[in-house]
Amino acid sequence: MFEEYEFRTLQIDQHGPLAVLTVNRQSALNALNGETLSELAQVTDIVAENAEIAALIITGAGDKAFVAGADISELAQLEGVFAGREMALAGQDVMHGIASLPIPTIAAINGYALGGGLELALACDVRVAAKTARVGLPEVTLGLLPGFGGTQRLSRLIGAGRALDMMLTARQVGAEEALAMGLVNYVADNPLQKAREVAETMLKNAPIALSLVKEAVRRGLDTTLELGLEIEADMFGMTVATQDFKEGTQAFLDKRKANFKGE
Ligand code: CO8
Repeated sequence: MFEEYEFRTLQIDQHGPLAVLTVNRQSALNALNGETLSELAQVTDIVAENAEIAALIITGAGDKAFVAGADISELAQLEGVFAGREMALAGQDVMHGIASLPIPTIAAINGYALGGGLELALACDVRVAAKTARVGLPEVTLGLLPGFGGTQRLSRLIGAGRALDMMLTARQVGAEEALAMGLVNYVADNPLQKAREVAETMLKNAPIALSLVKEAVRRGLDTTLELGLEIEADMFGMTVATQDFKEGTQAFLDKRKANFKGE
């Protein structure tokens, strides 16, 4: 289904229900320029509209970088508060599109994930890092701050104290430390292979339930505990109305594997 689209800086492959999106600008360590951001937005729309795709992995081409940030040669052209704000909003929109996908998303961090690259990984649900991966938000070394969601998503994920330490020192964090902080979920020799295994485990579960879990967590993080619990109850009600709930509970009682249809 992706054959009809032509992307210059991305590669997208579909393996049954699993799509793998590879950022491919190796000459700049896969840095996100305007073209890549716009292609990412297009792919996100295609994935969102395609019911055949049930999980998405995002990775970087080559063995050195996931994504080494926003493209600094483009950033260097920015002038003025308005242009900076517009660029941040545009990048945030792309990351929001990924974070809002109704299917599980996994970042396979195969090397450097810095600045906008870490922000891309933070927009995914789960992160798998190569043992050699290095992650960080070094924007302050350029006189900037993380503008593609990093100040917000990193703090929500690992707590403001750890996030501030990373952002204020601009230091690169290795895979094991990132794992200990909860910044990544898994460390593996082959992060893409591990990401596929994690995706396959997720895809054994009921698709509507997966999507509603994501929505409950995402919307709950934006609100109070009280409202978050209401959202949870609403979503729970929606799962109870699915055929998959009937199938899942019946399969348990019959001592057989459930055959979920996403209905
Ligand atoms: N942008 C553009 N080009 C890059 C980038 C980048 N982010 N990162 C690497 N490159 C290029 C290098 O310029 C180099 O190109 P060339 O071969 O033509 O000289 C090539 O990739 C290889 O890089 P290095 O030679 O530097 O490779 P090293 O192994 O020596 O170092 C590093 C690897 C440590 C990853 C190093 O390349 C580096 O520090 N890169 C920059 C990392 C960084 O600061 N990222 C954050 C960028 S800012 C950002 O992401 C802001 C996001 C929010 C923006 C909000 C909008 C307003």
